[in-house]
Amino acid sequence: MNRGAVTSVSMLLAALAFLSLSCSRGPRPGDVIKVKGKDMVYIPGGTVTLGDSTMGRLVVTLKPYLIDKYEVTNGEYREFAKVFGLPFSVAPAYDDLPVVNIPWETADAFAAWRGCRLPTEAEWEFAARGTDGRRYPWGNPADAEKANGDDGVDIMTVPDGSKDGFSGLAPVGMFPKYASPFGVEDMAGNVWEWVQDWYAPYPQNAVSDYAGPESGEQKVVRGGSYKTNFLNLRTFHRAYRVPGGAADDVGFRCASDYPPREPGALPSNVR
Ligand SMILES: [Ca+2]
Repeated sequence: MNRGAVTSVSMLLAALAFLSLSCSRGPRPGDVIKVKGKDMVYIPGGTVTLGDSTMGRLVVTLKPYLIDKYEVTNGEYREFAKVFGLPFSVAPAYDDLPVVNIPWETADAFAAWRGCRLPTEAEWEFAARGTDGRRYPWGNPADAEKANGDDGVDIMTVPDGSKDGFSGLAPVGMFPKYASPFGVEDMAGNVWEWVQDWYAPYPQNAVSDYAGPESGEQKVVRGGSYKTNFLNLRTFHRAYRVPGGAADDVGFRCASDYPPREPGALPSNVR
């Protein structure tokens, strides 16, 4: 083999090695992966610190996972309701708004129908704040223009009713510049979001691999809503609701293990 041929073979081998490496590399943090046509964001695993000085700090080890880039919308829920014959009276004109008035059990069933699950509370918080302990998805200062919360603005004096441009629900994804460090949107405001966990106060000091209680009376909701002030929109803020209840400012988003599994049999808890 002459020198030119050797060089060509070497280059080919190097290119193949590069290609192989490129193909075997997993997703990067923040990559969007389509799962059944829905945008889900890849969140890396790791040991992360959650909470704050007032609520307690937790050290939790997470496996890599996916979480919806957006809150579940009326349009998505309409498909689900149709399949299972559930009543759903929201007009199609509002299909871009997040779905609300959904009890926890139904949100859980929707997630299973999509081949997903609700995020754990820890997964939700890590997706909202990343690794630097920030107070809001975009950073530390509160800013009424960066999320759909209640700004305390008088609707009579500000024509659009709010500094953020929305006096009620906003279509999902209206604040892309103020997404979380991973690019997950509406993690502050618009609607509270159901998560998997039962509520219980955190322990006082940092706890490794804390898992919430196995049962309880109330499920955690996260992120605040268009009705709540900015303290409720903090990434670590916890609130809770009875799981059978439904409210016009509580919705949800789905999460999945990574890699995602294919949707299985219909969930038994859909009635
Ligand atoms: Ca939200």
